[in-house]
Amino acid sequence: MNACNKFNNIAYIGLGSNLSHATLGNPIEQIIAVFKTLAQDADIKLLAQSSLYQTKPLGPQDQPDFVNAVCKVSSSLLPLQLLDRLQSIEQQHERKRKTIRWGPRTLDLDLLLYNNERCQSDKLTLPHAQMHTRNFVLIPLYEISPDLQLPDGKHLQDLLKSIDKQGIKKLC
Ligand code: ROI
Repeated sequence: MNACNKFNNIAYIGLGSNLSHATLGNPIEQIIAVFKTLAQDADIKLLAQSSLYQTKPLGPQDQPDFVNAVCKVSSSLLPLQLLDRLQSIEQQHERKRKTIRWGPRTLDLDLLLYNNERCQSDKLTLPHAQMHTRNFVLIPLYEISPDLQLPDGKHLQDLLKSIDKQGIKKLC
């Protein structure tokens, strides 16, 4: 394959953490570590990363605030390959799947968008099913891609008009 065309898929990834990890650190440190891991992956180019945001938990309130961010990458990986790569990073952060529903987590990585693709399967839904309503996804996305249009034709700017912007604070 022509090396110039290797990274020809654009994807957006959502990052979230509200639990410290014994060696990888607090949520802020973990999110920064993930940006570094993605930037060092031979199959991924990190094109843009948002600020980190402190956000009130969606779901049970008896858990710490989250740190959220998003990033834009280009990649040679197909959607399920990219998802696998993200899940293996989650595993390195000892993310245990199927713990408490909507409970605290060391690291959550969501594949939000992949090119303009729409798909629904057991493993992956594109665009991410809840991204349209989550301020901790839309606000950081707007920071890095204000002109973004979703595969259903909706503009990010318009989605932002209809969501609650409380409970989210830019950290760094
Ligand atoms: N709440 C916030 N604020 N940020 C998240 O990343 C997040 N992730 C989740 C649930 C538990 C639904 N709540 C969240 O998975």
